[in-house]
Amino acid sequence: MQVTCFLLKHSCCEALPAKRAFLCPFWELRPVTTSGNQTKNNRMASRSINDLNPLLAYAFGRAEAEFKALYPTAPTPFLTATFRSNEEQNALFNQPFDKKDNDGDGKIDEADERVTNAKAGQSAHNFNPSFALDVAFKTKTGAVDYSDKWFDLFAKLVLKTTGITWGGNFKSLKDKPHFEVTGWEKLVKK
Ligand SMILES: [Ca+2]
Ligand SMILES: [Ca+2]
Ligand SMILES: [Zn+2]
Repeated sequence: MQVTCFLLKHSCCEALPAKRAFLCPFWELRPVTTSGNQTKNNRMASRSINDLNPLLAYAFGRAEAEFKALYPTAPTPFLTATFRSNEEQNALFNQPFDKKDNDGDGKIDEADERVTNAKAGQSAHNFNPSFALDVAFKTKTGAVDYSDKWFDLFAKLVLKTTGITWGGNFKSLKDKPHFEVTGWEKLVKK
């Protein structure tokens, strides 16, 4: 596969030394597909870093190490989603419209309970390797922590890697747990 790397603006992967390959989202020649390599239950989103675009995998690993070093008593970041199948994406899209109060604010305000604007095939998660990851934090006792402050601190570290966009900076429907490869839409255009 010969492609032009949108970060380094040259043909890859042959042009890249192996140790710098993580800078290029195309260094791995695995073709991008919309069907997953999940074997068990296709409705479950993958949490594996192996289903992640290499640039994102690098950015996450680097931020995770720095976060643990900087905030040793804080909850630790972990991946909650990488690749998500089309079935899972539609389930997530439709999730709020169940006549129940999903966000626990005491109201069945379903427009407000949306967690994604993307239907199947429209999310950066719907490709394998995935162009997006979702993160959350785990406390020492194993509880999951979604506090804004951890996302804000973690995002600063992830964004040290060039070429990543944070969902916390989205204009509509901010998504603090979400990070994606900037310009991924252009990479999957047929
Ligand atoms: Ca609902
Ligand atoms: Ca509600
Ligand atoms: Zn996401």
